Amino acid sequence: MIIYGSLVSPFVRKLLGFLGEKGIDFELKGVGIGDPDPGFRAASPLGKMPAMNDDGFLLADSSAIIHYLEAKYPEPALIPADPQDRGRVIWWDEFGDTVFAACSGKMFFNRIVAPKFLGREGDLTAAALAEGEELPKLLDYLESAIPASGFLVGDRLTLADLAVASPLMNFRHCGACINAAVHPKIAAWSEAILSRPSMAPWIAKEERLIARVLAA
Ligand SMILES: N[C@@H](CCC(=O)N[C@@H](CS)C(=O)NCC(=O)O)C(=O)O
Repeated sequence: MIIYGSLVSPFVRKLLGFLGEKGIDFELKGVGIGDPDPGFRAASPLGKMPAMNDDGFLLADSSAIIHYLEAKYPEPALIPADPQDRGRVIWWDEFGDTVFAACSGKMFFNRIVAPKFLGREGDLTAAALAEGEELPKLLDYLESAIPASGFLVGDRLTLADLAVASPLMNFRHCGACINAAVHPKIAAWSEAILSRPSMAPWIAKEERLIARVLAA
């Protein structure tokens, strides 16, 4: 199986964690924004990452790929069968992929991707507004919703944890780290999720990449 994507994408990071938790073998083919790689373009009609080629079966979108893989490799279940738990996992996946990733994207794209990867100025006003106005409300909501179990849904890891923890790395790259004095539950939960063996090696690689890019 080939996965196309970049380590710094929240959607790719979520998928890499999912693949690791499932124990599925794959090859990561690095692509950037607007990448002309023909295999990537064939798998991703909109040119967005991640995309997948599973023995000729082409699919784009992190959630579409994850639902395909959950059906193909049911164990360990990362999308619960219980109706309420399943509904809540899909809610968190949506939260992670939409408002949370969009907020992280406004900061990460404008402060790092545009100037350092694409060689053009980012919209620093949009980044500051996202950090100052959007992010605090999203973090306050998340803080209020993390259960005592230490997982977003039920008492074990699900797609929900991977989807919501992933964009936190993009905030972190922009210097917006979780303040444990203000959001203690997010600090403890995200540390536990991002340091899992399915995530930690990719994150270490990504941090080295970002450090090189910022130093250049
Ligand atoms: N809903 C999609 C979002 C994918 C997405 O927007 N990826 C970004 C990178 S973080 C991308 O490829 N952007 C390139 C573009 O919009 O041209 C998913 O979950 O995979």
